[in-house]
Amino acid sequence: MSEFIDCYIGLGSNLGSRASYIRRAIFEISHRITKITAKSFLYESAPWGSFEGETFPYLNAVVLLKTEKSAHEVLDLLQAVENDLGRTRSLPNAPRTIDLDLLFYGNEIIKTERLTVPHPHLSQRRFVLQPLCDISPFFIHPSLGLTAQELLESCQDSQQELPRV
Ligand code: PH2
Ligand code: MG
Ligand code: MG
Repeated sequence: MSEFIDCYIGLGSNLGSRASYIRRAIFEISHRITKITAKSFLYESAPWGSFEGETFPYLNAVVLLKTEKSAHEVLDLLQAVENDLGRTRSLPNAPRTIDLDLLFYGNEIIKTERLTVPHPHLSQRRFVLQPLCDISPFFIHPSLGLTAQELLESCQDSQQELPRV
């Protein structure tokens, strides 16, 4: 019997036409993986993490989809969309046209060479928690045992409430 898994994907862009990259990524995800069940608002934030070079503000969003594909199949498809939208991989935190992160794959905890789910550091990042709360405030983080709303309320991110775009 097939089983549909709730899969949360974080989208980020801080290079070029950011909103257009996010829109195109959502379109490609819905065609290549499965249709999107829920989509957050878009938020703008300062770059999180250090980078030795010029950085630009990000636009971020989170989408939910229900898929029968495995987590690694989803990862492969996300990386293909990143590549097709001009993502290059240089240094950590380097500006990027599009970043697609698998945040949660149902309640599974996955640690392989290619993939860590839930996405690490998510509980410290307002740019993930705020859009996540738009669509699933009561989703429970499978290893921390707190809801998205609780994580947002206790988030120590120096960035306060992010503006919607
Ligand atoms: N992604 C990063 C590094 N820093 N900062 C913000 N505000 N938004 C991001 O999506 C982001 C970041 C690496 O993936
Ligand atoms: Mg990322
Ligand atoms: Mg990434």
